[in-house]
Amino acid sequence: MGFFSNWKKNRLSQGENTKEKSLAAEQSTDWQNRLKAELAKATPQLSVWLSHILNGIEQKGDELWQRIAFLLHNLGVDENESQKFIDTFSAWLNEMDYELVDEFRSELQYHLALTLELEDEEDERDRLFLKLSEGIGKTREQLSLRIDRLLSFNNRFDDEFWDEFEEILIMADVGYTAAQELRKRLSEKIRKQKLPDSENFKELLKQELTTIFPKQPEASKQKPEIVLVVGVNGAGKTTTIAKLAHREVLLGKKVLLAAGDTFRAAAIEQLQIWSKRIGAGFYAKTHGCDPAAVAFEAFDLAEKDGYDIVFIDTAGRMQTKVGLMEELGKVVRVIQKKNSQAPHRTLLVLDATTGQNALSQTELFSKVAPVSEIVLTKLDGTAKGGVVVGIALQYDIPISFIGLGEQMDDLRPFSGADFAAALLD
Ligand SMILES: Nc1nc2c(ncn2[C@@H]2O[C@H](COP(=O)(O)OP(=O)(O)OP(=O)(O)O)[C@@H](O)[C@H]2O)c(=O)[nH]1
Ligand SMILES: [Mg+2]
Repeated sequence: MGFFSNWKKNRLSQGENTKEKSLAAEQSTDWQNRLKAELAKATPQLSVWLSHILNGIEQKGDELWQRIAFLLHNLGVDENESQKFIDTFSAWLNEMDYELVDEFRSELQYHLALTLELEDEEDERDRLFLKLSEGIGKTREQLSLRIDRLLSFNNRFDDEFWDEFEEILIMADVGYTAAQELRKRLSEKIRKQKLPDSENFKELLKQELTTIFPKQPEASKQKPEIVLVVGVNGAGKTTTIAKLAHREVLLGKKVLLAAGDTFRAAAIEQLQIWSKRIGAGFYAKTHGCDPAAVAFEAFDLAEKDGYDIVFIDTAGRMQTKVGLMEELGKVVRVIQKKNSQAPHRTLLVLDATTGQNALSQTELFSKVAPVSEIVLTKLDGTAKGGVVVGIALQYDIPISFIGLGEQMDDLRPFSGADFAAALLD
């Protein structure tokens, strides 16, 4: 349990004094005294405390580092750990070319939440939900507002209603098969109600959506854990690797990135730049070499050097190009030669803006690689986010992460219940 949860629990059980006590009582300068008083009064939440800490600071520099050191101190972090956090974060800001607090405020909170294990805090979950809700705004418009409109002029739940409902789902890219399935499930539920209530209809749909998402995979205990990342051109594979690897680094893992996209010369360099930015190891061979060899050798290196997790990038390929799909099949077989359980995870990265094509990608990639998870990128700003539902209903593959933008903290763990709520509330 994180600091803030403990804080709240203690305060509830021991009364208000605890909060004053938890703040270090020692000699302080004026700004420290002022901040200390502010924090003691503020709601104990990372976002709230951070807003006090960052108040009046516009860019990175000594003043910012002093403030962060002060925050960490008051969160009970010891001095070495605190310095380590600041050094790592400051190096990262340099790598990313961030100067202004406004550019990296959200990323700072993300780094703090992961490093201090505050990710499960209510506050962090609220922030996540807000991001999700903003990200899928267009899909919500496509789906939720149209359902409202439908209910306002037809609440008879007759065939006409269900036809219209199905069409709304299809327009939001839920897909024909999934739309029919949802129609069937919901109309059965409504039929069982004595007095069908249009007020409750969206709640019923929300409940139904919540149940259709396959369970998240359990965290792997393999070391090294081999994660193969596949998908069509431009889906977001390399950026997803960078974001996931960044998460793992912040969680304290030793991470290796393997440049299995040997097709484009620039792809190797792109991954190398990311590895440097996030502080991960990097393995590559030459442009044009066999990607299966890169995967095999990176696996070797990871065993030898004690890496916890290896992300293998691959070249983008259209699911319909047979030769390229066979090449991917070979990568999988070669990895399996080293260890029959590997790859321990195979992530299929799908671009949400491609809508229904994502279904065909899922179908065909699953034939050559043991796809165990789906990462759905670019859900921000698309009206086609309903494809999440189609994938869940047609394939029994969990969606583990969704991409809501280009920043590192824009890749979020997926929760079906949150998704349904953000879509319909
Ligand atoms: N808006 C938005 N953009 C994203 C997201 N994920 C990735 N991108 C952008 O999509 C573009 C392509 O991303 P890459 O990671 O290079 O895609 P790739 O699948 O590795 O592409 P290839 O290697 O060419 O097959 C980049 O400009 C990313 O910044 C997301 O969740 N939202
Ligand atoms: Mg790439």
